[in-house]
Amino acid sequence: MGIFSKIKDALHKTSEKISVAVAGKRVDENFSQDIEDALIMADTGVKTAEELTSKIMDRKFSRDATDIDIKQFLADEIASLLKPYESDFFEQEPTHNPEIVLVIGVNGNGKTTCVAKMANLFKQYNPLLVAADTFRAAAVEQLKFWADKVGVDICVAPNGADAAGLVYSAIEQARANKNGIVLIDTAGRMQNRDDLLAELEKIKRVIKKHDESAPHKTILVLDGLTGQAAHSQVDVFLKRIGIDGVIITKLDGTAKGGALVSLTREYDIPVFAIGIGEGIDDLKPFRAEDFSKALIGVE
Ligand SMILES: Nc1nc2c(ncn2[C@@H]2O[C@H](COP(=O)(O)OP(=O)(O)O)[C@@H](O)[C@H]2O)c(=O)[nH]1
Ligand SMILES: [Mg+2]
Repeated sequence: MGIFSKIKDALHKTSEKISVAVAGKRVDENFSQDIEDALIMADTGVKTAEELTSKIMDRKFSRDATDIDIKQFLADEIASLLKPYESDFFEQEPTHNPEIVLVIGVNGNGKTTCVAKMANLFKQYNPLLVAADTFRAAAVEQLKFWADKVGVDICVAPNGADAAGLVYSAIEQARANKNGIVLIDTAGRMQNRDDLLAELEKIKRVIKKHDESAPHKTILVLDGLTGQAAHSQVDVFLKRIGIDGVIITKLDGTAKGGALVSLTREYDIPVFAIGIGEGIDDLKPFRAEDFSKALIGVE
């Protein structure tokens, strides 16, 4: 299945609601309420839903405008909102030696899988993976499995070891072994949020001991199924750790999708990539037009 069909399938709940709101209606007051509700249900956030609805009303569709005309218009409007948040993540060559990439986010969002997918994507730069989720043996095993499969280097520590200490020695190792990029997988236990954030701050500090300009990319991994709750995750990690971009995973699931629209706009953060499956090749560029069409349900 192509990327577009996967996302389209995942977002079908949303596009169906939009279709119902638009179907056979005249563009009047009732219509405006229905479409706004459908957009809010899609998690676009109230502000964006209101803006998009006004745009439709201002467009003054004639009586013979079809559902498809309206949906196409809406998809175009959303695409232009999202366009600025596309990124050249997939074309980027490391500009530092090594390039240090820190991957953060809540447990289960897909961090480890993203690190594996990135290792595969940037394989030509001889990546070193760092299993800095040192508390869970399973997490280390999971990353080892991927490092093996992709055929890249990995740095691990004994269970329960200090994550920041591991990161420090991993960067030394990367320098010695000429790894062009260091991909750091981290823990994401939110139940003790302060400990987690303190640990991430410490990791950042030790990275800076090696290279003041690093981490060169801090990537927040978000689960596409999360909806509006993703905002509080962005909020916390942005304030305490800093983020250069997000990766939204599980857009092959049954995501509502609108949260991506509100998140990028509210925090002015690029979408480095999207995850559309559990396989190693399932990390793809974020394309505003494809995403918007899938969200609204137009070809
Ligand atoms: N369907 C789907 N599953 C994903 C995707 N990304 C990750 N997963 C799955 O989500 C689960 C949690 O992923 P993991 O990388 O371990 O999350 P972490 O706790 O943040 O490291 C695993 O079962 C992954 O296979 C994705 O894009 N699509
Ligand atoms: Mg993990």
